[in-house]
Amino acid sequence: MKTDTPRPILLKDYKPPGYLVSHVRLDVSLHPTRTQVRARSKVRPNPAVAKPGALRLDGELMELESVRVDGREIVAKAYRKTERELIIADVPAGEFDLDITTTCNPEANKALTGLYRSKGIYCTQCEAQGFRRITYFPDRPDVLATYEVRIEADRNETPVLLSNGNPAERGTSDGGKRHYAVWRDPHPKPSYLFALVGGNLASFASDFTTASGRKVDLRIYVEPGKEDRCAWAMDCLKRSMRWDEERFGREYDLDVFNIVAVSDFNMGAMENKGLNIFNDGLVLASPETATDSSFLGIERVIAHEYFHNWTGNRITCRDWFQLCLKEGLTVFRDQEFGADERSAIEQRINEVRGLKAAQFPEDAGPLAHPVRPDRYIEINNFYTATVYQKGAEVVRMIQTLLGRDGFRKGMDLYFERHDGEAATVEEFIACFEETSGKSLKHFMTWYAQAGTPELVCELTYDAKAKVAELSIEQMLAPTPGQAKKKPLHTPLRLGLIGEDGRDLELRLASGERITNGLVELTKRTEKLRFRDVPARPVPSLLRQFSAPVNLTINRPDADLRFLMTHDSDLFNRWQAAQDYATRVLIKAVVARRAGKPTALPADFIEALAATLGDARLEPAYRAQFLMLPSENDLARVIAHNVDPLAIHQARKVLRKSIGTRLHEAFARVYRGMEVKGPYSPAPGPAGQRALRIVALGYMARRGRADDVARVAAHFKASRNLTDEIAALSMLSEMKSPERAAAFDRFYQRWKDDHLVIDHWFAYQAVAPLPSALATVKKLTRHPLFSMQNPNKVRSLISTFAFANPVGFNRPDGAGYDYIGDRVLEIDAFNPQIAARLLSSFRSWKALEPERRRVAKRTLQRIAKTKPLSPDVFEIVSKMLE
Ligand code: 0A1
Ligand code: ZN
Repeated sequence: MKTDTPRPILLKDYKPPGYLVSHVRLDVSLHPTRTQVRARSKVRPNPAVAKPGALRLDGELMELESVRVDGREIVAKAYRKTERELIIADVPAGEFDLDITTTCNPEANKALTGLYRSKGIYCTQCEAQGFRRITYFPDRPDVLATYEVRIEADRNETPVLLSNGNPAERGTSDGGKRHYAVWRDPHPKPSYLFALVGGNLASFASDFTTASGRKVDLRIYVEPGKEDRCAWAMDCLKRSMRWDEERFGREYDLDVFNIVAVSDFNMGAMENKGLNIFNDGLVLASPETATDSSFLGIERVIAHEYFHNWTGNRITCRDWFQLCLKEGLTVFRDQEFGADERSAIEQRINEVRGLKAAQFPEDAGPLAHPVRPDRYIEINNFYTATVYQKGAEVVRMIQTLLGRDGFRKGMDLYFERHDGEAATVEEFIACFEETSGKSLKHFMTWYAQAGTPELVCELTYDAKAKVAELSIEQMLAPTPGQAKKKPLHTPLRLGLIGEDGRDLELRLASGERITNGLVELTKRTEKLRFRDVPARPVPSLLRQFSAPVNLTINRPDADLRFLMTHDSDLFNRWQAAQDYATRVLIKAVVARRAGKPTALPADFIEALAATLGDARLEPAYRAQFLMLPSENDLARVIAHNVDPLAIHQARKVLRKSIGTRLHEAFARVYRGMEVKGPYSPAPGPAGQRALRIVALGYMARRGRADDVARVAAHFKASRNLTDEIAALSMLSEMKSPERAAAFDRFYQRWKDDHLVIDHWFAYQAVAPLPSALATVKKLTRHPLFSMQNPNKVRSLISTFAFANPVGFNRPDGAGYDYIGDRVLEIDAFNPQIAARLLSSFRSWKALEPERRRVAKRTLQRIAKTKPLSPDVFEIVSKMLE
């Protein structure tokens, strides 16, 4: 869809729909280039709207064949059709039947929204506004209807026909050449949850009996021949179903639950009622073809989409501004599932790493927006880390403030009160206020205010009075469109640690005891006075990362060193290691730019060694502890005049000295952590593999011939993709003959597997070598690459833009120009993917002046191009504001 200056849509302009639809009967006759859709809807004026006016239906990129109202054909004079709407001025005052026939072209659909064909499989993607490419309809989430869908197709070419709900009928037509299936979904749903699939698919089946004894048929549909890679996804699905019953009292509500894996998909997966559609990379797994992190990703996304059945589907969003109501909440639920199924601490560290890597930069740059935005041009641009991940943190803070039981009571009321409805954030919050009796009025600011708050803390100690005073100031920097900020209602979990390494009891000067270490901040500045503190304590602040904020505190290195080994809160122990490493690295960057050498503090290395060898700690935790902050993490903390090359070099030097200094310890871990027996994605062996790989990586940094040889041997000896890829990634950074040999071997082994080969593209794109850009360019011409397949674009081009800071930010601007060209190329057929790729420029304003200048030149060039999709237009305009 091309326009010049699209108009923003505002939350404050929300109006209820003029007409409601109670039931839809869809007849879809599938054909690769000319699919016909007949939609018969029961429509009535919305009683809540005084003057519903003309019936306005959304619709685009279709051919309209006929329109009937109550059985009578409407002639073209009686309606108005624009590029985006069908407007019927005169409709009956009561309920009426609307009957519309349209055709569309699935084969030509490369935007992958609406109905499209991927490797011969027909499939749909309707969120957020794809249903309007299938038929004319009030395509908004507050219009909920039941659906009956009849799909007809060629019997040989398209043997499997699926839609939402329960299967009702099947049969043949056209003398047996074609066949049909009818599906009925008894649960009213918005059009964005509609789905249809048709194709030659094989399935992996199982079943699940719900807590109340209902048997559900479970099926995962995949490309024939891939059925043996579905067992893990099925196991994840069953565990998710059980968990939602146990933790939230939520049962599944249809006779069948179907999942379909497709190869061309804009996002990870989609929660269509009873028929989830997945990017095949998030379904298919076997030890040889999926890494530990893919197994984990599959678990999380299967759970996420399943949990949407209650948070998103049974209770949906009134309008798209409320997106976090389903997304933030469902991410929170899948995170809790992860914590219960695996190690809670590892889960929390991963969440926070992810939040800081993706959401913090968004919040600190030109794309910053509140968890609930109040304006958008293209809603597809708002499936962001802020809505998803910060949205989940906001829900987590409610649980922290109310406690687990208090939180559950509010959720129970929410499910009971709003089941079958399209709700708002206010309605969600009201449930917690009512069940807890606590006001969350002030807390609502978290939904409306963009930007990451900074808590500036200072601890002073009065030895005579035995009083420790913690002062906290909330600093809230302006974000685009929000110059002035209010202080937030923020849960701060903290501890004071005594000299013996034990937590002190927290008693305020007023005599009040602080239980669970939780204090609630509400004002811009606060002072907490703790009494009976025998000696200067070491503060441990923001335990468990109790709020999505940045913490600033002036403290000596010795405090960080102390926290790294003594904090009873393992999250903060890890955080202290990150903070200490960040401090060391930033000093090194500064020294480097001034042409001076830097020394590595001995106590930092000592603390790393202590944790590395501490067998009381889980291997997975030790692995996390030893991983240095990434180059992007450092750039985010530096925040101004960022020089990505200096950061890269400083980090490389630090890794090398850690690898050299602790070589023996790493060698011991490498030997000790070998996993024997068959592969299992369970947390135990996965953690051992992770720690072993960290050790191997550090040893490799020393860079001697035997170190390179060890990595090459690890690569050759690997019996699972995790080990194979880890070694490949280490080799990718080395300029040795082993590098080319490994990439070649990997290619020969995996060239027929489109998912595994994505890693081959990605690790060439991410290598911090001067040749990276030329390699990426060359690989776009590789026969296995396709610009139209989102997974390929992500593995090669987005990896270069987001995960190769040195290559993307080349001082000559060639990285920016190249990505800019790809954004424009992709925008012509898939605006969603183009806009996402463009967001790789989100931190351009933090760069040093020369890079800033060349990045801006590329952005201006994109902004001047015509035509641009609304998606790219919106992102590039914000970027340059
Ligand atoms: N709701 C899905 C993700 C999704 C969002 C948007 C899409 O198209 C614009 C597609 C999928 C989820 O949260 O998993
Ligand atoms: Zn979701």
